[in-house]
Order: sequence, then structure tokens, then C-alpha cells
Amino acid sequence: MPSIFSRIISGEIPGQIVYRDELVTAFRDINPLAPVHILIVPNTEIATVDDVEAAHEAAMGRMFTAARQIARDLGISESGYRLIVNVKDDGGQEVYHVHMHLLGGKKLGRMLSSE
Ligand code: DGP
Repeated sequence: MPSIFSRIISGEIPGQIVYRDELVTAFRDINPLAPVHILIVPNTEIATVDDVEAAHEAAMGRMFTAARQIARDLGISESGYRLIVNVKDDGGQEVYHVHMHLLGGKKLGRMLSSE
């Protein structure tokens, strides 16, 4: 069964898409944790970073160049931003389709709490 993100990429379910090319698609997170919260997703379904192979390197690299472009488009490239990729259970991954969170538009504080 396609992931929820594959269904957004295909247009089967709605998403606020901000960027799309032949390798990746980016859309606004449904539950934003910052004024800018975008998910950058490879168009090919890969469950986790633990499943990434050499054949995926172009899409993985494109996630970064797309992040740079989206940050510029949304006006946060000068103020800065954070990129996060959660992996599996301890990493807090909820959707098993690789994705990069692009967060910004405010000071994000420390990377992790000390809990
Ligand atoms: P993660 O914990 O890294 O797997 O983050 C998954 C993110 O996906 C979470 O911030 C909420 C977001 N999300 C889940 N379902 C949907 C959806 O249907 N649409 C959108 N736009 N985002 C979703």
C-alpha cells in the first residue's frame, strides 16, 4: 500500500506542495512545529534511511539542494533553519517514507532536550 506521502505526491490526497521535481516533492507539514515546516520527500518510496542504497544517492542529494531552494523561496535562507531526518522508532519516525523536515522562521533553540 502506498505511504501517505506517496498519496500526496501522486495527488490522490491533498497537500500544500511548495516544490516538485523529478526526484523529490516538498509540502507543508500537517502539524507545523515552526512558522516554516516543510517535508521534503523522495518521489520513490524508501522506508527509512536504513534502507537507502547507492541507487538513491541522486534523490538523497536533491533533498539538500531542494531544501536550499525552498529556504530561499520562503525567505529563511538568511535567518537560518534546521534540517531533521528521523530514523525508525528511537529516532521518532512516524511515517515510513524517508523525509527531511525543514524548520525555520523562528529561533529553534537547542537541538535536543537533555531528557
Ligand atoms: P516523522 O515523525 O519524522 O515521521 O514526521 C512525520 C511528519 O509527517 C509529522 O510531522 C506529521 C506529518 N504528517 C503526517 N501525516 C501527514 C499528512 O497527511 N499530510 C502532511 N502534510 N503531513 C503529514
